[in-house]
Amino acid sequence: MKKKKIALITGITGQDGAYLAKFLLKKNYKVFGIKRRTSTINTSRIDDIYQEDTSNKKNNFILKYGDVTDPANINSLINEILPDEVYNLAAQSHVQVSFATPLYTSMTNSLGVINILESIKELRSKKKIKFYQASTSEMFGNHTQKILNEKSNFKPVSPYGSSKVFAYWLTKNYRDSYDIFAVNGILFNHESPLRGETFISRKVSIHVAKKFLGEKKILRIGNLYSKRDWGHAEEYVEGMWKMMQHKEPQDLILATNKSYTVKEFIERAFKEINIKLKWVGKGLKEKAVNSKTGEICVMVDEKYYRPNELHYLKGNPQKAFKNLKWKPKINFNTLIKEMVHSDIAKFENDKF
Ligand code: NAP
Ligand code: F7E
Repeated sequence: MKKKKIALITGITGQDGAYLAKFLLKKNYKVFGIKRRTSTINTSRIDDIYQEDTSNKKNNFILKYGDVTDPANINSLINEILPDEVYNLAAQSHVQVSFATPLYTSMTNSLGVINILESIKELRSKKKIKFYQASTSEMFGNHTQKILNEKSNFKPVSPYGSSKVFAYWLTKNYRDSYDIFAVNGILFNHESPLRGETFISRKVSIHVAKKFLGEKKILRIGNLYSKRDWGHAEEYVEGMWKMMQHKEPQDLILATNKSYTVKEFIERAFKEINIKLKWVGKGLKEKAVNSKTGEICVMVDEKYYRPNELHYLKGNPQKAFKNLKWKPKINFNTLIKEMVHSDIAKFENDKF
C-alpha cells in the first residue's frame, strides 16, 4: 500500500488552514496542524474534522500546540513529525493591525519563517521537506502597472507587506542556497464564509445578513475606493497544493484578473437582500441610503482609514494556469452570494 504523505500546516485555525486541511485529507494525506494556545477556544473552522482520539491509527488529523516564533517548539515538531510538505500559513495577517503591531507582525511573519526554514535545512540530509510560503499581493504596494505579474517589483506600503517581502526573499534564498523545494504562492485577496470577521468582505457579509434578519445598525466603513482582486479561498488552497506538486519549485501568482472597489462589494452584498443603495455626500461625509426608504445603511468612519493605503490590486494568474492548470471559477457575484447566505444561515436563530 502507498504510504500516506504527511503535511504540516501552520495557521491551521485560520481561513486557509481550515480549507487546506480538508483538501489534503481528501487527497489522503495525514495532516498535522500547529495551533497556538488561546484563552478561549478558536477551532470552530476545523471542529468538523477534529477527532479527540490521537491513539486511533485512522485519525489523520492531529493538532499540536506551537507558535512559529518559538524556534525550539518548531524545531522539535518538525523533527518529530518529519513532514513531506510544510505549508506556512501562520501570520498576523491583518494589514491595519500591522501598523499598530509592527514588531509582533514581523516576528511572526518574517522571523517565524526563518525558524521553519532552519529546521528544514538542518534535516535535509535525512529527509527532503518541501516548503510553501504564504506570500501576498500586499508585497507589491502601489504601482502604475495595472496588472501585476511575477516580474512586478515589490514596494510594500504597510508593515504587513514589508514583513512578507522579507519572508518571500528568505524562501527564495533557502531554495537557491540549500537546494530546498521552497515556493512562494503570491496570493491576491481570497475570501469565503470562513473569512475572519474583521476583513472587509466578511464584515460586510455579516452586517448584511444581520440586517436581513432584523438588526438595525449602520455599517461603518473606511476607504470605499480601494480596489481588490477578490477570489474564493477554497480554490486558492488547491493552487497552493498544485505548486507543491510541480516538478520545479516556482513562485506563482494566484488571482482572478478582475478588480472591484470596496463600494461595489458593499452594493452587491446589499443587493443580495434586495436593498438598492443610493450614495450621497463626499469624503468623510459620504453615506449610502436605502433608495426606497431613505434609511441610512452605510457611513464612512475615519477609524477604519489606514496610515497608508494600497489603492489598487489586479493580478495576472496566467503562469499558474500554464504551469499548474489552475484557474479560478468562482466569480465576484457568486462569492458574495455564498458569503451573505452562509451568514444568514449562521445567525438566523439569533435575536436582533
Ligand atoms: P488568518 O485567517 O488570519 O489565519 C492566520 C493563522 O495564523 C491563524 O491560524 C492564527 O492563529 C495563526 N497564527 C498567527 N500568529 C501565529 C504564530 N505566531 N504562530 C502560529 N500561528 C500563528 O489568515 P488566512 O486568511 O487564512 O491567510 C493564511 C496565510 O495567507 C497568512 O499567512 C496570510 O498572511 C496569507 N495571505 C492571505 C491572503 C488572503 O486574502 N486571505 C492573501 C495572501 C496571503 P490564531 O487563530 O491563534 O490567531
Ligand atoms: O481590506 C478597505 C481597506 O482588510 C481590503 C489580508 O488577507 O488581503 C488582505 O488584506 C480593503 C482595504 O484586506 C474597511 O482599507 C474599508 O483597502 O479586507 P481587508 P487587505 O488589507 O486587502 C491581502 C492580500 C493579505 O495578504 C492580507 O493578509 O478594504 N476597507 N473599510 C476596510 N478594510 C477593513 N478590514 N475594514 C473596514 O472597515
